[in-house]
Amino acid sequence: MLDLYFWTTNNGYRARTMVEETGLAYNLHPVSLLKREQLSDSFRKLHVGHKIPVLVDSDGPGGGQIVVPESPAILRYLATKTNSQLIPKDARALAEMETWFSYGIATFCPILAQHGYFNFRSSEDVPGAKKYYETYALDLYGVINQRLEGRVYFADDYSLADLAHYADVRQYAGSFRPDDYPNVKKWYDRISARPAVQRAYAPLA
Ligand SMILES: N[C@@H](CCC(=O)N[C@@H](CS)C(=O)NCC(=O)O)C(=O)O
Repeated sequence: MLDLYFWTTNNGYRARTMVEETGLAYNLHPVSLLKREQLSDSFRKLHVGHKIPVLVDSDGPGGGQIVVPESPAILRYLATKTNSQLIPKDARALAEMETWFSYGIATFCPILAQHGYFNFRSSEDVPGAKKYYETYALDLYGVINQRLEGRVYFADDYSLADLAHYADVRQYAGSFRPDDYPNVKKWYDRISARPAVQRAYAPLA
């Protein structure tokens, strides 16, 4: 059985979408960041880094329990566990997937997070940082719009590279409207229509 420790943020949804894509049964455990539950002793035992998401698989490699924090690790763990096509087998397709998976996780997501912090969460108004991260994020949107020109997905088929970007595009759809980027918009609508994605974004009970 899988247990996903989750909150309603980009990284939380990225992991939940992957769990839904596998079709495996799982228990969802909300960890309220509003109530600072990620700092509790019980949660820190799962992840010393006190960040959601965390996946616990009671049927890990070799049959024992495994604890997997960090959304990219969760995506890869589950894709490997289920021999998923979300990681292409062909070496060329794999390299393309890895390129855009990295771009999503290591470039797109952190810059949007900073944009979000300085524009929506910081108690201090820092105009220079707001401007810097907005300009940076706009450039990244231009890049992904270009990548998606004439393409259905970031790599040859639907893959971890799409999951790497989708949760952030969705989270910041209020600031950087997918409608302003025609290729992103078509891709966004396509991913949003997937049943697994719709299940992943179902409100918490
Ligand atoms: N690299 C991590 C980032 C996880 C992350 O930043 N989680 C945030 C919510 S989106 C969190 O739990 N923050 C609480 C804290 O740092 O105490 C991932 O991709 O899972």
